[in-house]
Amino acid sequence: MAEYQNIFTQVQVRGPAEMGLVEGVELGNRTKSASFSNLAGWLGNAQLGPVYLGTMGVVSLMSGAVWFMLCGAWFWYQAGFNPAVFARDLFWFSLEPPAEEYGLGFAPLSEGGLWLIASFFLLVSVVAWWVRTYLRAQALGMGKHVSWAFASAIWLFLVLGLIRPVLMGSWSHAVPYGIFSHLDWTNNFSLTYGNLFYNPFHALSIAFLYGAALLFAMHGATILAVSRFGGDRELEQIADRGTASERAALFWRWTMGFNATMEGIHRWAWWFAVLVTLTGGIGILLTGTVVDNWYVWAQEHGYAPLQ
Ligand code: 07D
Ligand code: 07D
Repeated sequence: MAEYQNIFTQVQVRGPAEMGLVEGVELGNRTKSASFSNLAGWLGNAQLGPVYLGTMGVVSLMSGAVWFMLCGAWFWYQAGFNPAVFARDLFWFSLEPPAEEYGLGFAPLSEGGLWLIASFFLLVSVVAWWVRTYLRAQALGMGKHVSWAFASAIWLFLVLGLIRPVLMGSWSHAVPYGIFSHLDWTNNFSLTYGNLFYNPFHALSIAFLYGAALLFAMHGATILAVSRFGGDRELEQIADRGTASERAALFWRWTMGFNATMEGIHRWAWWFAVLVTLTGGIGILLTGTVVDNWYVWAQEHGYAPLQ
């Protein structure tokens, strides 16, 4: 029996497998068994499963697999059907969207048509996964906070691959599917539109990204630091502030003059994370549609020096 638990001396409490709620749940959609893993236990919870598949889960996984396989098949073709080349150059292959001249129309399979088909499946997959987060939360009587946070990421995803290309009048503006090619696309995007650092929404997105990491580090560290007083039982501490909450709050008031609450810290975290992709999506949507060159825009708005 360990007296003090922290990140290095973690205790894995393990009872019989928890199979979850049964009231009002279609049990046929749920796998029947659960297994345990010490490794998973070090990272979180030792129990794996049961998984709820359901219609949306199946739709999402299947269409996601089609997208993945279409990308893989194209890479296989690019590798000249040579396994050694495939393995060597895996990160450099790319399934590209159609060229500018095809506009929003279809293109021959090898000139972007396959990208269009793959994109359709990726879209279905991501949207079905969103519906799944909504329906599973509903089935458990939960709030929809996870779904709305995920919707913010999907907003950026839709701006990048659907909304902005449609506004620009061509699929060629969308992101290619490839490990390094999508990084090249990102770099080119910044260069084409006069340096994304001068886009204030990119700056906001970065501030929220860094802020989210900072908040998560502060929160994770604080809870671990008071876990010896039961601080990891966060919800009980919201209703009945025990000595762990008291100390955690006092620590931050002492060190920086202000503290969040056991509940409020999760609102901070939610908003920071959600605002990364929310502001990011706005920044990308404005680029090339409303603003052609962010450096020039910044000069005009007293944000960059006039040379
Ligand atoms: C840890 C949760 C798990 C998810 C993982 C990603 C795939 C892709 C590829 C079939 C944090 C699984 C990846 C299913 C398979 C093919 C061709 C999430 C975690 C592990 N990016 N990006 C990565 C995507 C964009 C950028 C890595 C997706 C924009 C930069 C991975 C999208 C821009 C860097 C990846 C997307 C951009 C990366 C690690 C979609 C601007 C890196 C991701 C759908 C935002 C980093 C080689 C990660 C890297 C990286 C996936 C969009 C920029 C391959 C699915 C267009 C600068 N991106 N990305 O851990 O190492 O996320 O790249 O929008 O440096 Mg990207
Ligand atoms: C992509 C949301 C969609 C993802 C979804 C997930 C699957 C896989 C599979 C689990 C990531 C779908 C998942 C299908 C599931 C499994 C197995 C979220 C996504 C729905 N930038 N930049 C950002 C910085 C520069 C550029 C954001 C820093 C340069 C472009 C972020 C720097 C140039 C875009 C950020 C820096 C440039 C961005 C992304 C520093 C390149 C975007 C936030 C220090 C040379 C994106 C407004 C995010 C954006 C974006 C950070 C530099 C280009 C804050 C720190 C100047 C084109 N950049 N950047 O969460 O929103 O993405 O911009 O230099 O599009 Mg940038």
